[in-house]
This record gives sequence, structure tokens and C-alpha cells, in this order.
Amino acid sequence: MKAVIVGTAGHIDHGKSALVRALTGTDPDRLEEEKRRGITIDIGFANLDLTAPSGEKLRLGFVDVPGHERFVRNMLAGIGGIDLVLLVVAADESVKPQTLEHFDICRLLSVQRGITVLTKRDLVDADTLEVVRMEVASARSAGPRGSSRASHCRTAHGAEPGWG
Ligand SMILES: Nc1nc2c(ncn2[C@@H]2O[C@H](COP(=O)(O)OP(=O)(O)OP(=O)(O)O)[C@@H](O)[C@H]2O)c(=O)[nH]1
Ligand SMILES: [Mg+2]
Repeated sequence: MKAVIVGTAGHIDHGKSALVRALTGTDPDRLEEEKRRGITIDIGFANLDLTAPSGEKLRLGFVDVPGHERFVRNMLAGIGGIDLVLLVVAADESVKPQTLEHFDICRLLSVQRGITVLTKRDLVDADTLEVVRMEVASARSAGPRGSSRASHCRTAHGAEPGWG
């Protein structure tokens, strides 16, 4: 079975942990303090087994990181050694300081592949979503290189990927 390690990155409260939970069914926020405060403090983990179109079995191992600027050391501990990063940006807030910081960290650590995920699309109209998409594309120009696709989903009600 092939293993792929998938990390998250992005500003606090932009929906990284909710995305991992929607994709895997596992809440990566395992600490009591994380559940009480509603934020990620330390890195969390979840798995998803998939079958590739070729029939090959895949195990995605997710490493969910905190977005709070004070926990950037834990973010650094989680993001090293990943194969792919999910660059999470909330559509109602767009690009914020830790969006850019995490993009920079991914670039400095030579993360080769990234998928941009616009979360919270249920909170914005179509025009706003388009503006945010452009702002994120501009920020991404300094982010991980290699193949990437943009998507957006409404994780509060289950993952609804819309590839674009
Ligand atoms: N309306 C709506 N709310 C969402 C969506 N995704 C996440 N949320 C909510 O946004 C809040 C923050 O989500 P989290 O997944 O904890 O955010 P996070 O990026 O992991 O936050 P940190 O780990 O602390 O940086 C939670 O209350 C989620 O339920 C979405 O697509 N739509
Ligand atoms: Mg989180």
C-alpha cells in the first residue's frame, strides 16, 4: 500500500481541522484544551484509505497543524516531511497573515505539491468567492510549486469539493 502524507496549512479558524474531519471522519483535535477552546494547539492526525483509478491502494496520512501564530513551532514540527499540503483559506476572510506565513514555510521547506482549498463558501456570495480565488492565486505564486489544483468546499456540512 502506498502512503502519502498530507499536511494542512493556513490562518487560524480557516477550517483546517474541519476539513480533515470531513475527509476522514476523525477529529484531529484530540486534546481536551483544543476541544474546549475550539482551536488547534498541537499537531493532530487522521487516516484515509483510498483506491487510486489504477486500482492501487493508497493510505493518506493527514497531519493537521495549528494556525495560531503563537503555535507556529508546532506547525513547523508537523509540516516537515509531508508529500502534499492542503492550503486552506476561508472564503469569508481571504488571505491573512498566517496564510502568507504558512505559504512561505511550505516554500522554504520545499513542499513540492499543494492543493488550495477555499472553505466556508457557504458564508459568501459568488462574486466574493471569485475575488478571494484571485487573491489566493496571487498569494500562491510565492507558495509550493508543482502540480496544484484549486478547490472549494463547505466543510461544516461535509466535504463538497468543487474542482476548478
Ligand atoms: N460555515 C462554515 N463554517 C466552517 C466551515 N469550515 C469550518 N467551519 C467552522 O469554522 C470554525 C473553525 O474551524 P476549524 O476547523 O477549527 O479551524 P482551524 O483552521 O482548524 O483552526 P486552528 O487549527 O485553530 O487554526 C469551526 O467552528 C468550524 O465549524 C465551513 O465550510 N463553513
Ligand atoms: Mg485546527
